[in-house]
Amino acid sequence: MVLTTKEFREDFSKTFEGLYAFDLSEASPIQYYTALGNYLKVYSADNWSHTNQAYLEHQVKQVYYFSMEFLPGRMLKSNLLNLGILDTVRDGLREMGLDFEVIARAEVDPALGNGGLGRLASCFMDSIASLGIPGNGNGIRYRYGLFQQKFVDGYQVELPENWLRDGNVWEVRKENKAVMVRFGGQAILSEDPDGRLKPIYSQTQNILAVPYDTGMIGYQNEVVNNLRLWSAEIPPEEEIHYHTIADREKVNQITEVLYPDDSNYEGQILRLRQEYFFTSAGVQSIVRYYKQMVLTWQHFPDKVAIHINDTHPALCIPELMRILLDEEGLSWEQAWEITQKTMSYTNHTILQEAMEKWPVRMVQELVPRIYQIIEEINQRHIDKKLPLYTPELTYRTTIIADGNVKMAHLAIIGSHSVNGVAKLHTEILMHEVLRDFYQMYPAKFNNKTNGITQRRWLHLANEGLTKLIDNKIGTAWKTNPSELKLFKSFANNEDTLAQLAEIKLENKKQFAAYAEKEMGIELDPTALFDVQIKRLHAYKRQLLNALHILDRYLKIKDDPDLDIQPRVFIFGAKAAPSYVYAKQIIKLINTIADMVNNDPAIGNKIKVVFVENYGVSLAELIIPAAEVSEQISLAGKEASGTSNMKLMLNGALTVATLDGANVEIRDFVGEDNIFLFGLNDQEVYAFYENGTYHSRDIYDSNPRLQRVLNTFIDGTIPGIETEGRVIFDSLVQYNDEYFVLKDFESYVEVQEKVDQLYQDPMAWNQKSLLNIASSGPFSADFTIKRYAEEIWKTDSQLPA
Ligand code: 26V
Repeated sequence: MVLTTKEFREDFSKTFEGLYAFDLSEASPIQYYTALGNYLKVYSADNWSHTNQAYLEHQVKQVYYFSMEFLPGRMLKSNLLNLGILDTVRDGLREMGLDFEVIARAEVDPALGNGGLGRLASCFMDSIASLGIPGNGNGIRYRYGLFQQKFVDGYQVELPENWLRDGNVWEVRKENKAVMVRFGGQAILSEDPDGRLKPIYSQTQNILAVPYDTGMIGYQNEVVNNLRLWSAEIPPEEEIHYHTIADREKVNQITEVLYPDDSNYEGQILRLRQEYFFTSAGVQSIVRYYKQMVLTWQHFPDKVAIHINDTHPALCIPELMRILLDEEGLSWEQAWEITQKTMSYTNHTILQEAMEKWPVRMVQELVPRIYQIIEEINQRHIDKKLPLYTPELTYRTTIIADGNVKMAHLAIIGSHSVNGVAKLHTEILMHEVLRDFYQMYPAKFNNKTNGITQRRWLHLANEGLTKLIDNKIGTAWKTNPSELKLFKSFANNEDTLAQLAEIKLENKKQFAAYAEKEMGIELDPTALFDVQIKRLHAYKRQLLNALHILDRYLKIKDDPDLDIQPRVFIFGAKAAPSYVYAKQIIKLINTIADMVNNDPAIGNKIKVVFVENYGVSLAELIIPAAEVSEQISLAGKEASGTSNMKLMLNGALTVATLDGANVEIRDFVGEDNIFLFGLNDQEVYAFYENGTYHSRDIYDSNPRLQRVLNTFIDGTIPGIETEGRVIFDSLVQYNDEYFVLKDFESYVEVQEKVDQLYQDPMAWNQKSLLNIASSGPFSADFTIKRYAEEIWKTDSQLPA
């Protein structure tokens, strides 16, 4: 069925009139967008229901990806692309005198996640659907997304993100699929007539979980999977018990806001409520669905795989146990075998401060029955392992310790698979962070290096480059990304390299136009564009980048005639509102930007652009314009990184430490096509073990670095007395936790090599091309194939 522009125009006009009952020519972009979204929902409805029917009819195994966060980005374009009608619709709108780009920008970008973990979940949704794998997302429909970031006098200010203000065309509320989630009260175990122990509940608070479903449209394969986000409501029959507004608010609160912290664990009861709320609702709805199939419980793991994205949904494990034990009457042994076979878990961080643990008292009070089950899992674990391992080792692996429930331990013990997100990260898990568990369960551990969807991050974000690649190697890379390597054969083709440069320049102009319009900063599009976009965190070392900028600044101030490659330093980053140090770094970089950008002696030699409110949509603008990709975390700290992959795919050259997936980027692109610097993870660990790192010695012995650091406290950078002092002290006085000073020298050295290479455009463009052509292995399609084959055991259901 091919859609013509004429048919589109007719159907779209009808949809529009049906919605608004007025003439299409007078509408606003948001109204056009809403009408288009509604049109598409109808257009894809058959595929959605057919996919559902097919899964049920053939009783295929389905995976449920449980994630506290999803960052889908705007969906209009990607839905059009995946439905195969992007060009038709664009042309049709043009014929109607409408500007597609303006309409597309009217969509809000749902920020239902913090960063890498949430965006990964959304890349996975795209790949799961595009590979025809029966899969579902399960998460929370936050009423407010991640805060909107504004800068006021260089400081980050957080505003609420009311993403639902204009409604959400893509979601479907399914009241008929609501389930009840029970909190609090008491669960007293008593014997039922069959002699089984069952809980009798009293004084519980029952909350209604209402699902909102969004179709996850596969790439031109007629598959539409489901993303189910849960919202908390007062059950209508219990309205009568809610006497005050405050009472009602407490219920709504559960799904009101996304926690804006991705690095620091805080034991807040509301967060635990959120975690139990969406895991319980999700698991209940899976069990209800399973029961339609009339199979014995033993077959549950043959039909259902539940994936736990970080520890946040780990309560899936005791929740499934609860249902199987209390509601379905299975024995502990049967229920446990089913649960373990069903569950798998991904770890996304080795930062100790981000490891979730909940006070026992809190878990007991909030979900008493779940706590009983966790206790039993824990006791049985100890009983089983004590005869096999030393008591020390066994007790290091308990779920409950020091008055806390350790969520990672629960996730590992309750799952059949535990994976890291890059080779190095998995190695560190096995041999350092989780080595006790690796000793107990070596077969559970495996690596699944992260990936990204080339459809959003190349095809949609960079249409110029897409055209060039299509021209040279055909279009098969969109479904088989390993084909990108065919592009390598153009590495010596001057014509292709020149076109590549032209496309990059065009993308840089686009970003420059944004910087000019939104921030009033004028950029020279021929300068080198250097990009660091990721959450603001000390371990990611935006500070190292700042030190490099200041080093250049001082050099030019010393010699205003210095012949130096002009650079634009682009930052995008949000800091957790409670992370004071990270916010001080934002203030520092914004102040440096002001100082440098307005200094006539510097001119175009340095510009610093810190974009406000970085997110998926801004990433789509920045990444195609990037020439240098900053991946400069302290080795051993970044689990994987995924902006590194997106930037490489768009032809940026990577400046990197050997951390996370940078190691594999090096392996694929080759040592000659990446700029490596700094300590490796082994060297970092050696410093930790020997306690021989003394940042003050480096400060004392390196005059160049000393001069840079002194600008924080000697008034060179105006107006940062407080922040400058704190940051200076953290680096010099308090021994520089992330070895910024240690890596400074090799960092500025490698940046000089970057400048040198940039003087030879053809050599630069060649490396850029080789990066693009080597990025196929980082497609999420491959990552998902491996999850499906090795962990979930789900088949692709694509029509033959
Ligand atoms: C952690 C926490 C910790 C406690 C409470 C709140 C909260 C919320 C989110 C998170 C997630 C942090 C983990 C995370 O985002 N990790 C990132 O995952 C990416 C995808 O695997 C990976 O590329 C990044 O390297 C890793 O930092």
